[in-house]
Amino acid sequence: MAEPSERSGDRRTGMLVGIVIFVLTAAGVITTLLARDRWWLPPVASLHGLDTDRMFYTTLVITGALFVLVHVLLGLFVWRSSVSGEERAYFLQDHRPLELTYTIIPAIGLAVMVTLSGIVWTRIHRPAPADALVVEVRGEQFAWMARYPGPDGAFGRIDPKRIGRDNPMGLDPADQAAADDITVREIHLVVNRPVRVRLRARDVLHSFFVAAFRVKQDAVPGMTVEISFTPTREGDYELACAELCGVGHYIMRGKVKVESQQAFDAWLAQQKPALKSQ
Ligand SMILES: [Cu+2]
Repeated sequence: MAEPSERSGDRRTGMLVGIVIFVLTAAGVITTLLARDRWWLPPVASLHGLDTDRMFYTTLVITGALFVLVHVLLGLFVWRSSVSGEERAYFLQDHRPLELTYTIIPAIGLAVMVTLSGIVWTRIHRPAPADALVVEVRGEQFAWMARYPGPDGAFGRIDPKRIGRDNPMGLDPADQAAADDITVREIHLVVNRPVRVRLRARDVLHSFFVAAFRVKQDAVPGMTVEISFTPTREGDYELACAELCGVGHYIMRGKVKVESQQAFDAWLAQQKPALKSQ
């Protein structure tokens, strides 16, 4: 049996723990609400971004509500038993209905969230339509470069051995299709037109991340990874590298300009083929 002084000490500790749980839970809720005004996601600027955001908020509300509920109950029980002096927890052993309840309910909740996100994922990764704009984007330590296929609509062969100051993309002059390829440092896209991005990496893993489009995809050396999306708002967007790729990772940012089809055509017409401009 505990001495009376020991028991009052336990009570004080119990009440303190209860208060700490309440304060931390409230701080979590307040921080999230404050973040909502200051450090939240940039306004969505792509078609599938609406689905992604809906999924994000659904998950946040479900998990957030459960988080608050569980912690308020936890704090409440710690507080209550310390006030009443009945520190001993009630112990249930082999309680089949209870075990089934706390297994099945979370399982259903998780299954629903996994199914919903699976539907969104499949919709995002549907193949782009045939008339989609095709752009190749290559990551390198520590910059981005884009390539457009030129009037022939075909990307020329690339030979990594040819990469140099005059030929940063490594285009192979022996390939006819490479003759009109255009390489640029700034990516231009057309508003409301689906785009297929062929992602490549020159040296190490990079990740193509445009927060406003809700797009993030790794670029892997030796592979061409395709992603597609539809930008829905004109403007300039930041392309960041989201894969720690070396000491200059933090400066690896590019610009994505979304514009009307006319503005895009005019811009593209001004660009000279990479091999001819040497
Ligand atoms: Cu990078």
